[in-house]
Amino acid sequence: METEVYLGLGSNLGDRMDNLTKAVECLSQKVTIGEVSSVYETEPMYYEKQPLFLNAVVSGMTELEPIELLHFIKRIESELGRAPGPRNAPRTIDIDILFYGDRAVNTPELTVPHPALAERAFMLVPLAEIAGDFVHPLSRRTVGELLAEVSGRDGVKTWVD
Ligand code: PH2
Ligand code: MG
Ligand code: MG
Repeated sequence: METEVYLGLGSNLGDRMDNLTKAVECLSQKVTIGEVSSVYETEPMYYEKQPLFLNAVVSGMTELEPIELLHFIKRIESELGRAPGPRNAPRTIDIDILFYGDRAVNTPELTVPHPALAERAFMLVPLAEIAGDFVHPLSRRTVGELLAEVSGRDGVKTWVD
């Protein structure tokens, strides 16, 4: 059975646009890509002394179970040159599972929906573009509602190549 997933992509090292493009290409081996949001240039959150990010969100359908999807994503991240480093450090590519259908996953390795989604304008702005009416399975709020309440939207700007 296939499940609809939403994935957040981020890059702030190297050729950022190329990293996002390659990530979508690699993902498409196991995730039938549906919609791709615009690309945004975003101010770094949490650890602010690092380069600006490019962020985007894609939707897709996959047969992979959540943990299989996570392992597939980790392999793509390392193939695209992501070096192990501290949380929130600069990275060539980061791929995060935002939603896996309406399922909630809570294991030491993986938490879905993404636990910080509601505080991250850099995820909510692109997500709302392709899934504004999607209902968060835990808070029961739509992505559009979450976006209306988040702060820091001014740090998220449409990126023009
Ligand atoms: N990712 C983080 C931490 N901070 N800030 C922006 N703007 N974009 C990101 O993708 C991002 C971040 C941890 O994964
Ligand atoms: Mg992340
Ligand atoms: Mg990640």
